Amino acid sequence: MERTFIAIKPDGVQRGLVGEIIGRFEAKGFTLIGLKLLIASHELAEQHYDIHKERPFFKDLVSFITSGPLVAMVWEGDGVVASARRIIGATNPLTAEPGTIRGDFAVSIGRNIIHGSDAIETAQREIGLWFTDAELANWESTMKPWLVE
Ligand code: D4T
Repeated sequence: MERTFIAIKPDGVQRGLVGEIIGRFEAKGFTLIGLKLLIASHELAEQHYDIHKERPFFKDLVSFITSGPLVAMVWEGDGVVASARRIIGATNPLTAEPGTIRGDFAVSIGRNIIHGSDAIETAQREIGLWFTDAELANWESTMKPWLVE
């Protein structure tokens, strides 16, 4: 079953949006497999954003992402990687559609509240980076027959 890595960034936690954001993924019908609140180390943040290490915003991005607690999550469901990206909205919140998380709650690319893996392979890498196997719960929701034909 497909899984994705989602992180509510320190701005989302500070702004009290954790419940709202988790609620959107729950209400959609995806299954929560892993969840923890932590302050990421510089090393973990640099590994997570390794692809951006040559970009001018990399230093600020790493210091922002390590500046306070974030909520790391793994969500499961058919097509969850691409669907979660649509629920999250465009990277720049000013162009993110209303109804998306960034479209509804953010105004700045450097404070865009939430991260979601951009591809299935990226999700596998990121889940391995943020979670151990023991931290992931393999379970099936009793609602499944009401969600999936
Ligand atoms: P993340 O990875 O946080 O889900 O964001 P996206 O997948 O939507 O966008 P991204 O990888 O291109 O950017 C990663 C992260 O860097 C911040 N950022 C990005 C920034 O501060 N300035 C910039 O110019 C860009 C392009 C926002 C998200």
